[in-house]
Formats: sequence, structure tokens, C-alpha cells
Amino acid sequence: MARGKFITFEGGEGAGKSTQVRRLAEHLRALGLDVVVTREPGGSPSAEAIRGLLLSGRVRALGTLGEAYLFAAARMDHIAETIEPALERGAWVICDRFADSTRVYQGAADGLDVEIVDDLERIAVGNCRPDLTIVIDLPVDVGLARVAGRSGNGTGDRFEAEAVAVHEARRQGFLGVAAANPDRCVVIDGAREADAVTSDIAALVTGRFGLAIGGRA
Ligand code: T5A
Repeated sequence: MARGKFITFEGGEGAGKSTQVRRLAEHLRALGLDVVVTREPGGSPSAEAIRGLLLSGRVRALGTLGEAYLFAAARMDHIAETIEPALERGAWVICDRFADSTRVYQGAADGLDVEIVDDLERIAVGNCRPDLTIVIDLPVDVGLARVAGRSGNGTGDRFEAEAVAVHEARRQGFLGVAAANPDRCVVIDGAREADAVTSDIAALVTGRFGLAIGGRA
């Protein structure tokens, strides 16, 4: 059985990642592929427990480095328990956020030294690198308005509730990751209607992997 493909989605708050992850999974399943949808932080029982700690803000006192260790620990377990077994059996894995989020949130936007980010990524990710990363880009105010509309009060979790300048630094961070990794990353304009974004992503994935009806290249 050929190894499956690993596709990650990245971007700021409210970019529409979860929406597009779901829709891409439907598209690929309709082509006959075995698809596993997962997310970070989380995606395995232990990693989901760490997610609860991180998003609640209860471990904020650990500082950016401490949080980065927790994201990396969650990622190692997620890869071992969920991602690698799925890829090995030939499934396609679609992941809502992955290592680029640490590079951007804890690194570019929160000041963690790039050498530490590189080391953590090497230790936690190893060779389990995405085949394709879709960066959904949109203006910060559009993303935050979507998140506020969803939560009803605009407060959000530990990472959503930060200053607009921080969100802008994250946006630029993701664009920087995409520019530095042009073979792996594709930037999609996420400020449009969800259906337009979906059809661009379906065309991208179909073309990139040479998919035909039946899911075979
Ligand atoms: N984090 C994560 C780190 O700091 N370091 C790391 O290493 C990792 C892995 C995760 C947080 O952890 C941080 C980053 C995050 O802050 P999360 O709850 O998983 O927290 O947060 P997000 O990944 O940001 O998820 P969101 O749900 O906030 O955003 P999405 O998934 O981008 O957006 P989505 O699809 O849920 O859509 C948001 C709303 O907009 C609507 C949807 O219906 C929904 O209501 N929507 C649209 N509306 C109009 N037009 C469109 N095109 C739309 N697309 C979606």
C-alpha cells in the first residue's frame, strides 16, 4: 500500500481553516479516498488533554518557551498515535494547523528564538513533513469579526483574545513561511465566500496530486 498524503491548513483566527478542512475531506472521500481529519493542538487523547491546558490559558505562566514545549509534546503524540499510522495504511491526513503554527505563534509573533523553533520542530516532527500546506490568508479584522460572531461576545480563547498587532504579526508570519517554502505552501485568499475558497482548494489538491475520479493518480 502506497503511503498516504499529508495536507495541513494554516492561517490566523477565523480564516476558515476548519470549514475548508471539512469540505476538502468530503471532496476527497467522494473521489474514493480514505481520509483522516485531525487538528492541532490535539488529535490524540493525550494531545487533546494538552490542548485543554493551552487554550484555557492556565499554563500561560510557563511563558512562550514552556507553551512551545507543550505544543511540541502534543505534536509528538499526535504524530505517533494518529498521523503516522494513517499515512502508513495509505490514508490521506488533513490536519487543521501543524508545526507552522508554532513557528508563527510562538516564534515570529511571540519572539521565541528561531533556532529553538527549528530544534523543537526537528525533534517533534522528524520526517513527518506535510506534502502540501494550504495557508488561508485574510485581513485580521475579517477573521476576528468571524470569530466574534461565532462566540457571541468577542472574548475567545487565550490566543484569540490578543491585540490586533499580534494578529497582524501572525498573518505576516504565515506569509513569510509560505514565501520561504514555495514548493510546500500555497496561499489562498480566504476573504471570499466559502464556496469560492472551497473550489480553489479542490482544484489545487486535484491538480497537485494528479487525482482523477476514483482517487487514483
Ligand atoms: N496554536 C496552535 C499555537 O499558538 N501554536 C501551535 O503550535 C498550534 C498548533 C488553536 C489555537 O492554538 C494556537 C493557534 C490558535 O489560536 P483553535 O480553536 O483550533 O485554537 O483555533 P483556530 O485554529 O484559529 O480555529 P478557528 O475556528 O478560530 O478558525 P478557523 O478554523 O480558521 O475558522 P472556521 O472555519 O472555524 O470559521 C470561523 C467562522 O467563520 C465562518 C465559519 O462558519 C465560522 O463561524 N466562516 C466564514 N464566514 C464567511 N466567509 C467565509 N469564507 C468563511 N469561512 C468560515
